[in-house]
Amino acid sequence: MAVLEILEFPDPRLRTKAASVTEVTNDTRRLIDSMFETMYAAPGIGLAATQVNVHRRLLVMDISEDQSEPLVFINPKLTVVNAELGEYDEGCLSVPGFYETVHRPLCVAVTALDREGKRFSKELNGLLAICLQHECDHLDGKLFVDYISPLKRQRIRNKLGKSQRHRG
Ligand code: QAP
Ligand code: CO
Repeated sequence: MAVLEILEFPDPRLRTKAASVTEVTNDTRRLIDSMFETMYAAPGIGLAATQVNVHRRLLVMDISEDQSEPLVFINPKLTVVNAELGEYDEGCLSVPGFYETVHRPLCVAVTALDREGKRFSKELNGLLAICLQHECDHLDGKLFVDYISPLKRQRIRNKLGKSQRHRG
């Protein structure tokens, strides 16, 4: 396992649309383990493969306090169960230090493959539903800052660009 480098906004590679995972192999599972290690080290509650520069449709999440509820979604397909929107101050490991309010449906259903390549379906509510939508957006090259005002987005781009130049 390894802690992987996380791409940061406005890196254009974050805009890549990920391709489906065709087969769940030991390599896929090694990537998943490294993604958990990377997410837990941050720490974060969700990480999509796009963020570690792997353009395949898989993501990991864990919203528990003690890293006890790891969730893996490979080739996730989302449907909105209830269109009622909730708001949440979202952050992102690829947009470090910035949080903005985003509105999303609070109840979604997902069908995906697990780490053994077995299909499963579940309904998610609240923060889990919000986080899954945020991570699925990454797989389509979309970021939470796309939902905020262009002015706010530009400010974040300027500030992050500056700190990226300082770090080299
Ligand atoms: C996505 O985000 C998410 O700015 C996961 O300095 C977040 O794990 C979905 C993080 C909120 C729904 C609601 C962010 C860590 C972690 C930062 C994360 C930071 C350090 C973000
Ligand atoms: Co994110």
